[in-house]
Amino acid sequence: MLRFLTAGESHGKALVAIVEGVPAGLALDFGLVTADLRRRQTGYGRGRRMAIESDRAEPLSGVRHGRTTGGPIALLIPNKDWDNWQRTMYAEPEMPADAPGADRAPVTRPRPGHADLAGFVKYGHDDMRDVLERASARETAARVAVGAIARQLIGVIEAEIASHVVAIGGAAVASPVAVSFAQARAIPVDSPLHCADRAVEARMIAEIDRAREAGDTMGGSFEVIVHGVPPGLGSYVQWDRKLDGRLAQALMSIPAIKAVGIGIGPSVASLPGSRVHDEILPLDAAHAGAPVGVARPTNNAGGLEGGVTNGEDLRVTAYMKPISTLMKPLRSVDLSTMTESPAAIERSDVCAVPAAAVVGEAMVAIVLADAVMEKFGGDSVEEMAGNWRRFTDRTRVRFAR
Ligand code: EPS
Repeated sequence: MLRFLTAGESHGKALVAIVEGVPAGLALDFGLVTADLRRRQTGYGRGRRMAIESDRAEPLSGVRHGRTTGGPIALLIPNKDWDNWQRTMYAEPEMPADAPGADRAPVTRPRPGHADLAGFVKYGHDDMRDVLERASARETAARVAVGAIARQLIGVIEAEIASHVVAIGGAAVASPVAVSFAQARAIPVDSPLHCADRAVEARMIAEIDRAREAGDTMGGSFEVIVHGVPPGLGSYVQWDRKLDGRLAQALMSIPAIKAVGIGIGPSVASLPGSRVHDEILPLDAAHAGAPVGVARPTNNAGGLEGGVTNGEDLRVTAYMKPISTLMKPLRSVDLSTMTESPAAIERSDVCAVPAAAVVGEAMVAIVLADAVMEKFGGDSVEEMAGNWRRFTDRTRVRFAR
């Protein structure tokens, strides 16, 4: 089992993650962790905070001379902005008289759509800052660092992950499933919105500009594609072992994600079975090398049938609501006076869909790494890889004509 926890507040000293279940002997490249953290910080529509931070994860345990020991891996991601927030976020009861940062008034005007109100009620706080600091999507930096490790683990069995932004507001790629893994992977890291179609991307930028000018925000959707997924991950035998359910939970846990689709997603509800299900044909030259010895001319199922991977590319789409901090705030109530008052404004992003796509890749990597360990097991990477190779070879032999 691979599991992780995170800790940390948006403007606290640091974010922390503990990952357990990574087998021993995995050579970790921390340059790849930094690269994923960097990708999460980019994208057209991000706010000024991203100019302050240059995220890096420092390994504190579980790794020696670049190789995992099998012990829990602790990661530390310092918040540079802490220097501007010490007076607001100091952990101990007394802070040094010269602690830097502004003295900030309590937050009492909840933002519609944010955790502010629900968290304030639930935990009995006086200052909504106690809610919003932890509910903040800043926490996803820690997930991306964990995901970068999970992705190196599944890299051992030759699975690779890419993503692409499908829609921002009304600007959308016409047929997301027509975007191949290779096309998604080929999108330059410095492209403004990580969209596979440059013309659609220009319309997406216009949507973000319009929202910014109106003091508004914009959501959208992104698809994560995994290539080289072995068949047989997950199971249909029990509800909580179905991989589609596990992926949906992981993606829905990303702040602002309101829906998840697998393969062609919600359109399965409006099409006849003959146009939804992917036919199974004898292997032909075009599908030579398929992990299961049959040809699937389409992949509407997104690589999952019965909650089990079928050897096709895994394709999962997540739908993100617009960010709930509006520069032209919605109506709200000041809970210190119970009178109508515009919602609070925190420095924020206009659109963070490209960043969420990087977080989505991380969450998919984590779920898959867990499923890979479940199927192939092992306390060392060598043991896991050997189990994978045996299964793969046996599957090929079973399907050989
Ligand atoms: C951040 C995500 C957003 C940003 C935050 C950094 O968090 P939230 O979900 O609270 O809106 O707003 O930056 C700030 C809070 C700030 O001071 O600018 C992230 O992804 O790192």
